[in-house]
Amino acid sequence: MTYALIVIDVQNDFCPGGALAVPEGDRIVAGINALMNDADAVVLTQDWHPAGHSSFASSHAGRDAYEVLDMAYGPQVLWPDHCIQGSIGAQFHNELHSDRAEMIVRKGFRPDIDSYSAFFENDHSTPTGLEGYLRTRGISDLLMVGLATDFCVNFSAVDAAKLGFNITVQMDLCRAIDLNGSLAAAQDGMRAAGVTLAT
Ligand code: VGL
Ligand code: ZN
Repeated sequence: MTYALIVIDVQNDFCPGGALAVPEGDRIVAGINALMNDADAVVLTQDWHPAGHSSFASSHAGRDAYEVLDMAYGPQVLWPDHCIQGSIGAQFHNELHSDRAEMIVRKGFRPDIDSYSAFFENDHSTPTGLEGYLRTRGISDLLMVGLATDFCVNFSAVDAAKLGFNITVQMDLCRAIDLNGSLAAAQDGMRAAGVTLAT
């Protein structure tokens, strides 16, 4: 089998001190680095929003972060401004061995739509191109790690399973935001989609 390590959004803004800090987000970095040698390919994703992105609460008058807003493509959690293109917050965590990446997928760059998944934007239909990259490289199996378990990892893993990849999420190398039970819901959803959850 040929497998890719997919590292989701290990960026400064999702680590302690960042704009949308995930508790213990930085604790997974050493473990992720250690997995890079064994993989046939290393892919990193990078949340990459223009200033004023529609997923930011600050873009909607009278709205607060973590409220849910109905968008044309469905419900969208509103976030603090984060991962703005070119900012320090959007950079990968300093200790992540990002030089090992053969492919970096940037997502969330369209102003009017968010993109949690590494495969499709939040309309579940606009592709990022990652599926084609993996297939043309002959990759059938994916090992996924990163931030945040209940948002970008969850959406990416479920899409990977739907696309027919054999997908395992290494849960101890992920950390969650956990809004209103979102972690438990994500675990149920990933299992139901056929994702293997490993520790
Ligand atoms: C993420 C919220 C907003 C993530 C990205 O990486 O899980 N969450 N943008
Ligand atoms: Zn984002």
